[in-house]
Amino acid sequence: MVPVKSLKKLLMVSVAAASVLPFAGCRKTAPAEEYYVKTVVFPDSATADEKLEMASRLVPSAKQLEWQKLELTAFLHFGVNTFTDREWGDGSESPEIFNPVDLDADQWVKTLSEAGFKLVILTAKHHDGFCLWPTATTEHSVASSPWKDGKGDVVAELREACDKYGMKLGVYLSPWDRNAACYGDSPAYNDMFVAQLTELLTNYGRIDEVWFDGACGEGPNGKKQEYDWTRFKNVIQELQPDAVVAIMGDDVRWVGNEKGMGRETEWSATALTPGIYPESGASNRELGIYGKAADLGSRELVAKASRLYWWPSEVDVSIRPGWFYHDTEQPKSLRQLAEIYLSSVGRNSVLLLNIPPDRRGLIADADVARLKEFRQWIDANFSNNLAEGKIATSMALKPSSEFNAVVLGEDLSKGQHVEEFTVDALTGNGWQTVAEGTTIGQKRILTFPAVVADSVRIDVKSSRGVPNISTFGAYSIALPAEGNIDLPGYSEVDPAEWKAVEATGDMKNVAKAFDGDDNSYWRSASGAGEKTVSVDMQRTYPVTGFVYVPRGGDDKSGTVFHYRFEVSQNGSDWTEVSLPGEFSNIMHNPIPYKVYFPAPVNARYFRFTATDEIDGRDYITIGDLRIISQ
Ligand code: FUL
Repeated sequence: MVPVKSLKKLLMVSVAAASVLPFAGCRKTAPAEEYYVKTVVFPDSATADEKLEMASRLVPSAKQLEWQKLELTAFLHFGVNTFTDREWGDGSESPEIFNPVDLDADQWVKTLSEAGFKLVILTAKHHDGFCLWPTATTEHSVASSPWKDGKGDVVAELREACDKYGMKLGVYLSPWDRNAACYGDSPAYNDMFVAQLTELLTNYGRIDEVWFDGACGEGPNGKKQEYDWTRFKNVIQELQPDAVVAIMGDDVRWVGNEKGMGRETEWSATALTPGIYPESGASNRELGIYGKAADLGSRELVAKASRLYWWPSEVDVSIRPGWFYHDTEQPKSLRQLAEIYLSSVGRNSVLLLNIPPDRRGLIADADVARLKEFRQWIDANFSNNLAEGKIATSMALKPSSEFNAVVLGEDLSKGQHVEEFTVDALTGNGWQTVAEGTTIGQKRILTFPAVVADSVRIDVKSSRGVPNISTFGAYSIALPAEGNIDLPGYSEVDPAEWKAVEATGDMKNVAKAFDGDDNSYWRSASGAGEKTVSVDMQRTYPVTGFVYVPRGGDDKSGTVFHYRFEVSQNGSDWTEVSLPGEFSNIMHNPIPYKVYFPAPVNARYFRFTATDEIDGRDYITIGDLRIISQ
């Protein structure tokens, strides 16, 4: 790492060098310096130092900068899945099932606004293809539903509520469409998709974020649709030039998980090429990076890269285990939300928290209450800044302040610079380092054991340009107590007595598939065909569901995608339980997947059969299988 002092020298040298370099990226000229807006392309001849210096002058576009300051944004997953209790619909759902009789968009936006959210994104169309507005492109929409006799328009109602509360509006329009007959016929479907996009971006006023996700679970034998991302991008540019485009776009980047966790080192300036660019595959492969990679912007990576993008991170996570509302699930505890806040907003990311309306068309009481608590927690912990005076690298504190957190921020209009720093407190024993960090970005929150001090300072150890610290506060914060979030009455059968009856491969270790321990896992034999585990629970239970826990850790290989579940009283006559048979979205959100039965069944034996793996591998892994009983 080049320390700050020598970097200042380097800066002067390389600014001069850069002025003779050929044109690279889109430049905007500022009085004293020259910036690269959104992209910087390095000349072939650039040295590592020159690249780093150019990287320090990469800045966000105006709309990206505005978006990065939002901090709290909300998702509303709502649609036919709300009524079928699924996470991914398959497109065969009848519009007849959509009837949210008490739908009240005012309640949604009021709740979100009071909780401090600044933008709300609605799933105008999820993977099932059902449109929440009366589109001219398909009959598979609210217009064919009983809701308001087919005269309703969820997007319009949300627009009105957003206007009332001064909330920004965004739309999620799923490219993957399991209902459209033309899906897979690439030009025809692209036309339909553009028509849908055009309706949404023309008829509902200002749209601030367009969210395209990359999910497509059609699998190896499914329909192959080639999306025309360039065309989609141009349509948005023309109709809503101020909207940022997220995920399959080049304004907002998916953080890489759905757990609410930003990286400790989170660069807005990244070497990762957005997936909508045709060259993304080759360029990311060459650098050995992908959306979930830990390092997307270090010096070492910048030195290897040929261009950088300003592509800041968005942390999307649901307040409930699933993205859609399910009666059987509960909102996360306040403790979990507080931790998510610290590891998203507090790690240079915008939080996109999903709060799914229920079948009535309302945000559930438990979620309203939780959001209220969340707001109160943020206010109670972050409104009393103990640091006083003008922002500087060293701040005086109110006399003998006790604090355990600092909030830092860089002025990103000048780029993201800080690479490594310590936070020091002036205590009775002189300056003491209380915390260390790497990147800062829009906002960085660091917590540490409480210390009593009169001053606090940030010591930047390494930076790719002059640090422009624009936020520096000291706080005394407390995390809420852990809460119990399981439903009352939910109970899992103790697996202590269970015995495996058969399994595909490795019988010796098969007990790891049902030992109640998420950290141990079982791996089946490799080979073509289905993989099975059947278990004798030794006695009969009134079974109401089961849980599949994917193997723990970062390696998700072997995670099951489609399955069958059978039960038996005697171990020879089996009955298949009628279930969706798909752990929808498990590849992005590999949490324990609870599946509830339509009605309780008495069973002593169960047989779990995996029909495929998330990436088509020829083996499966099971972190744990659990049985839910009354
Ligand atoms: C994913 C989708 O498959 C999920 O259902 C959800 O919408 C999430 C936000 O994006 O890719």
